[in-house]
Amino acid sequence: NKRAAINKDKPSSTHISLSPEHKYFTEVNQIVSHHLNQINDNLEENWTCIAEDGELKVYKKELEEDGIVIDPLKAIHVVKGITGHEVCKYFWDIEYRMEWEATLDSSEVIEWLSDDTFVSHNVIKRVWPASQRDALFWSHIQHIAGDQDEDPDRWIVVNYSTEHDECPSTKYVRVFMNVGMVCETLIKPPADGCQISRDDITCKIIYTAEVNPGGWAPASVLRAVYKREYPKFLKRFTSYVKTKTSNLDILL
Ligand code: 6CM
Repeated sequence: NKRAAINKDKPSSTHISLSPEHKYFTEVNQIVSHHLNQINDNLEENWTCIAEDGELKVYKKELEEDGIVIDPLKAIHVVKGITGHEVCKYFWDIEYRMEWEATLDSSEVIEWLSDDTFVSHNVIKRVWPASQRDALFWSHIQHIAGDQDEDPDRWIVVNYSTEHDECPSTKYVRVFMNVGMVCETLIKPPADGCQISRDDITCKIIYTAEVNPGGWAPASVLRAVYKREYPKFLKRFTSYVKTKTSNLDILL
């Protein structure tokens, strides 16, 4: 049963988050910092734009390791009517993952580490002629409150490859990935006495993916898949969030 698998040992409290004693605490914080430090990268300098559609821009850097393509990918998108909290909620919460994911055959929780972090196993759709891949990663969601004069308020989700005794790599080629979704919400101050509406909010999304396909895959096919699939994912996922939230109260 899908729901039972999703809620497997899910912590009942909604307040506890990963404690400093937890074995993943240092790693999670390091990887979150890694993504936050990249926010202001100069994309004009070292990156090549591979797709542009309205406010969406997708960039890559060509990189190979032992003949395997590991091109880092970065996308910037600006979407009206949704908040960073909402974008991150739907990206992180595995309950919704298969509603918007077009690249996965399945996704299931392996372990809840705290109420903001869990490990999941994901089977990626097979791309001919390569072998089928899977990915095992922890997903962490965090709110980073802005300070008045410098950083804006941010929400972040990180999906980072890990290992787990209950899920050894046997059946598929395992992909290694470090994916970050950082969001900032811009609010246009409403007229005096008026409530904020969805017309007043805009979300800036900075998405980065460092993926190692974990074994040989034809470079030209992989690059063609990335060029097609990442823009498709960003458009499909953000319109999913818009549809899901259009009749709901704004989640700031
Ligand atoms: O970030 C995305 N989805 C997340 C939630 O599911 C998660 C991603 C997991 C899977 C990422 C797979 C990347 C592609 C792997 C390539 C496989 C190689 C096949 C060989 C081809 C010749 O972080 C959205 C991911 C959108 C991917 C386009």
